[in-house]
Amino acid sequence: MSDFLKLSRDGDVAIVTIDNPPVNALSFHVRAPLMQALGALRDDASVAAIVIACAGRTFVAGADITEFGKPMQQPELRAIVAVLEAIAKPTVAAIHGTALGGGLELALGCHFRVADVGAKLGLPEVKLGLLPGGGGTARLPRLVGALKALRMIGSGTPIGADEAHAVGLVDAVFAGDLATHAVNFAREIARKGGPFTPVRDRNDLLGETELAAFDAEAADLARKARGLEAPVACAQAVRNAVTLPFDQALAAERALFVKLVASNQSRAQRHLFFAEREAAKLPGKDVIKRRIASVGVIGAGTMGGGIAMAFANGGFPVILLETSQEALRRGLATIEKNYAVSVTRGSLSEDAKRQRLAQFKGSTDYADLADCDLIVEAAFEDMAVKKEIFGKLDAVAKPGAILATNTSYLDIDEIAASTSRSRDVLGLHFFSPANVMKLLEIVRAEKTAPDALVTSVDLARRIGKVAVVVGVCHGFVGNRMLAARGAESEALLLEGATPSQVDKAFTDFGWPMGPFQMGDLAGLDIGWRNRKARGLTAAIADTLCEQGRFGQKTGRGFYLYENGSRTPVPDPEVEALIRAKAVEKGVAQRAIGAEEIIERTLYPLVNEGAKILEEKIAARASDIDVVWVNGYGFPVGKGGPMFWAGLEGAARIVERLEHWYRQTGKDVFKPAPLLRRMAETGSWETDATGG
Ligand code: 3H9
Repeated sequence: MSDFLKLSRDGDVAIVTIDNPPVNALSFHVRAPLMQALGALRDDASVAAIVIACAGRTFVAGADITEFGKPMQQPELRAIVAVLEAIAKPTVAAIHGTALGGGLELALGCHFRVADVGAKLGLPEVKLGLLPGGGGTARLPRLVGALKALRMIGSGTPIGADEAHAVGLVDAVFAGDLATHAVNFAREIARKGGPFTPVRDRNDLLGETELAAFDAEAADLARKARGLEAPVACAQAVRNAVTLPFDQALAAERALFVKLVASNQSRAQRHLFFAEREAAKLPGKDVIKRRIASVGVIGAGTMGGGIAMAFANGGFPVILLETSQEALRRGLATIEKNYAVSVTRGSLSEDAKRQRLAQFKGSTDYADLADCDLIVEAAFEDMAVKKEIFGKLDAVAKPGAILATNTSYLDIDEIAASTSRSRDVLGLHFFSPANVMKLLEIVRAEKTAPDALVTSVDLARRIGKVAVVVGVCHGFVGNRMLAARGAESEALLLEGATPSQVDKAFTDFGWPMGPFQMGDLAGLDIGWRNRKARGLTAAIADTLCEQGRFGQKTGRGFYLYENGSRTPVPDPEVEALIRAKAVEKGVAQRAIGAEEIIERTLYPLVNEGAKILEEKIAARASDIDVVWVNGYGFPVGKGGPMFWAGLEGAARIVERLEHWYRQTGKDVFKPAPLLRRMAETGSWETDATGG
C-alpha cells in the first residue's frame, strides 16, 4: 500500500503493518496511508476483524517528534483514532517493543490490545514538556482508572505487559509469535460477536474516582514539577476525563497540547531528547568496539563503590580493589547497605540484591585485575597516586584492556604518559552517587584510541548512563563551568546577598538546589582542598572550612543542619562572618535581587561554555546542555545553559558581561568571541563541529 504501511490478510482478518524504522513514529508518511487503509477496511464486507501491528523492533513509539513546531500536516493522529474507534468490527492492537505516546493512543483507539510479554506501554509526553495530545488523557483513565492514569501520564514512565494486563490496559499477553496470536485473538473475538464497546464509551471506572485523593496526588505532582507546566497540564487533563463529557475532555486536552507544544519548556525538553542521542554519536562509525565482559574498580570509597555498583547493576562482574582488607570490608559493607536500602524502599527485590552482590569480588592484589577488560581507577585525587596506580596497571592489565581514571580535574594526558599504552587510557568521570547519577563524562585524552572511545560510549549506554565525550582541561566541561559559577556565587555574598537568598533564586529558577546547599551536600572540604592545590582562595568558604564547617557531614557549613537533619537552616553566625569579610575587603554591601543573582552566576557559566566550545573541549553546544542537565540539575525546562542562552538572548548576555568586565576586570566576565558571534548569528556552530 505504501513503503511505510503494508496490508495483508489471514482469512477474514486484515492486518495493517506500520513499517517506519527505526521506531515506527507516526510521521505524516505513515498517517496518510493509515487513514486511507482504515477507511477501506471499515467498508470492506469481507473483513471480519482488523489487527494493527508493526514491523521491526517496536510498536509505534509515538508521534514524530521532529514534526513538532512545524505546521501539522493532515490527517492528524486524533482524526485517525476517531475513525478507528468508530469501526464496528473488532479492532486489535498487537504490541511488541514499546507502545509509547501517540503509539499507545493509537492502540487506545482499538477495541482490544494484546501484547508481547516483553512489551512496555506508556505515555511519556510529559518528558518532552507535553501531554498526550491524541486522546490519551481522556481514554487511559477509562481503562485503568483516573489515579493510575495520573501516575502513568504524570511520570511518563512506561509499565510492562504483565502490569498492563493486571490494570486492564491490555486484554491478553502472549509469548512467542505475536502476529499469529493477535490474529487468532481477533478471529475468536469476531466469532463471538459484538457489540464491541469503544474505549471512549467505557465509563464504569470513572465513577469510582475519589476526587479528593486525586487532587492530593495532583498537588504533589505540581509541587515536584518545580515550575514545569506539563505535569500540571497532564493532571488537569486526566481530571477533565473524570469531570467532563468525553468530547469536551478531548477538546480541552487539545487546547492544552497546542499551548504546550509552542512553549519554550517543551522546545527545551525536545532539544534535550535529541541532544542526548546526538551526544552518543562519534565520528568513525566503522570502528570495531572492544569486547567488555568484566570490570575492575580501584578504590572502594564513595566514588569507587558507586562506580562498581553502576557496573554490577548493568550486569557486569566487578573486581573491587583496595589497599587493605579493612578498607575492602568497609567498601563492600557500604555497597551491601545501599542495596539493602533499595530493598527496603521496594525498588529492588531480595533476590535481585543477592544476584547483584554475587557480581562483586574483592581483592587487594593488582594481579587479580589481569583478566579485566576495563579497569576504572577511583582513588585519591592526587597526580602522584594516580601515576603510581597506572604504572601498576600497565604491568598487570591484559593487552587491549581499557584503563580509565575517574579523576574530576587532573590532566589525563599526564596520567596516560605514565603507562606504555596511552591509546588505552581515557577518563570515565562519574558523578556522585555514581550508581544513581545519569551523567558520564568520557574524557578523550590526546592519544586515546578511537575504538577505546567508541567502546566506552557503548558501555555507558549499557549501564544506563548518558554519555558525553569531552576533551582534557582542568575540570573538563562540567566542573570547569561550575568553577565560573562558584566564584560569582561567593562574590554575591560579599556584596550583600545571603546564602539563602542566592539559593532561593536558584530554586525559583528551577534548580533542585542552589550553589550553597549543593556545596554543603557535597562537602566544602573538597573545593577547599582543590583550591589549595591550585593556589586559589575563596574568602568565605575557606574560612568556614578553617572552622571545621564542611557542610552536612559536620552539621554546619553555609547552613546549620540540626540533629542530623538535611534541612538547611540559615545561620546568623555565617551571615555575620560574611559581613565581616565584606568590611575586611572593603566591599560595600547592598540589596541584591533574584534577577541579578541568576545573571551574575549563569552568564559567566554560559561564557565559560562558549570558551569550552572554542577550544573544542566539547564538540557541540548541545553536549554541554546534556552535561549540565544530567550532572548538575540545570532545569530541564530551560534546556541546559547553552540552549537557555538562546532564550535569554546572547546579545543581552554579552552586554551584561561587558558591563561587569569593565567594572571588575575579572576574566570570567570577558565575553568569549564565540558568544559574541552567537549574539550576531543566533548559532553556536563553530567552524568545524564534531570530532
Ligand atoms: C507524542 O507521541 C505526542 C502525542 O501524544 C500527540 C501527537 C499529536 N520521533 O532512542 P533511540 C529517533 S510525543 C522521532 O536511540 P532506543 C531517535 O531520535 C512522542 N524520532 O532508540 C533516534 O534517531 P537517531 C512520545 C524518534 O532503542 C532513533 O529514533 N514518544 C522518536 O534506545 C532511535 O532512538 C516518546 O517520547 C520519535 N518519537 O529507544 C518516545 N523516537 O538514530 C521517544 C525515537 O537519528 N522515544 N526517535 O539518533 C524513545 O523513548 C526511544 O527512542 C525508544 C527507543 C524507547 C522508543
